[in-house]
Amino acid sequence: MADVSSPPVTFIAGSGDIPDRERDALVDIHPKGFFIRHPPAPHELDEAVTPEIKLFQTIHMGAAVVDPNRWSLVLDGLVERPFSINLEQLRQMPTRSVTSFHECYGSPINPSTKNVWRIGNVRWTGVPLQYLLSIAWPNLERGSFVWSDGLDSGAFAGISADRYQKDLPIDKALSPEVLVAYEMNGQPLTKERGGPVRLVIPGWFGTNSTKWLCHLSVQATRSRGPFTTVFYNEIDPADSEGVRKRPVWRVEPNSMIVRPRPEEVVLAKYVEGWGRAWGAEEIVRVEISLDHGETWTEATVVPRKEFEWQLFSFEVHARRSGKYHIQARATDQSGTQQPLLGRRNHVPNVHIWVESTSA
Ligand SMILES: Nc1nc2c(c(=O)[nH]1)N[C@H]1C(S)=C(S)[C@@H](COP(=O)(O)O)O[C@H]1N2
Ligand SMILES: [Mo]
Repeated sequence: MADVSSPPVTFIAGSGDIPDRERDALVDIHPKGFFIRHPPAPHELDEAVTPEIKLFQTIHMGAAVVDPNRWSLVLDGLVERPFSINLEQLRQMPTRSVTSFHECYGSPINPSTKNVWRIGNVRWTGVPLQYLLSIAWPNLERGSFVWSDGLDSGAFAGISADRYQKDLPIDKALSPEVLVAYEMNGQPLTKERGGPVRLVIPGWFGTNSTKWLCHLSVQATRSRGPFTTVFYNEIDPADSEGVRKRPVWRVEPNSMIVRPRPEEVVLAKYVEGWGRAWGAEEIVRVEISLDHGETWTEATVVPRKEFEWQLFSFEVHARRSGKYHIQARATDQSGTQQPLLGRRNHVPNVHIWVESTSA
């Protein structure tokens, strides 16, 4: 009987009684090793919702092959009622769908000052993490983070790990958009997407959305695994000395120009185009420049729904015929602006040719 007092879960007598049994659902790691599927160029990413085939993939150590019949998720740590659930129990729980941009930070080994364009926008469906936490009764005084484990193991950049483990602060974990997801764009998650179940953290970099999820744990400190210590910490741009580091969590404002296409020949005095902008916060302004940032013209930006990327459209005046660099610069609700150069989210630019008929 599924009522409020008896949620569809199996309570565990004491945390750590059956160490790591959830890991038995792992059948194999195949293929092994690092894998990236690049998305197409921005001008080809022209659907509002990115189809599976055009969505990038990032896998560090190899893809976990998971037996859905043996799959279970354990929630333990600083909680009063640790529990485990199987797939059937998860599917009985209240679901929610969230459309969100999905962006990879890029290689954590190289300084990522170039735009990598590992970006898309998809609809995820699953059970809010908030709901699962509410069943477990977390200790909110001591429990400051939620750690998440994937079933994959192996090595990345010469460092071996017995699991992919990430962490997120409890505030974000309790935000209603964070999902323990089993569908993307209305279809069950494929193996490479992290199926049968993965974490999805809208507004945050993809690295935090643990695939092949098997374990969540409320903890007092940050995770000590390589994916939260060695990898995925970056220099905080707010530190004037350029030394303080911060975790790769929130996505900074970013944008891409979809039209005109690179090297397109535009036969008009007014260059029309459109693109997408996104970030952890809603984008409230996008500006366009044709003169290397000397002057900016406001684009029209569609307000954000959920965590989706936002459409912007523009019309800018080209005073002469010739080659132009179109630049787009997004600003979010707190006033954070895309930098012109030197950061992973610096403004994109597209070269075009204007042949102005009436100039
Ligand atoms: N278990 C596990 N989860 C993972 C990864 C991984 O290698 N293993 N890669 C992360 C990174 S860096 C990104 S960008 C996203 C990519 O998700 P996608 O491949 O579905 O696009 O998954 C994240 N979750
Ligand atoms: Mo990533």
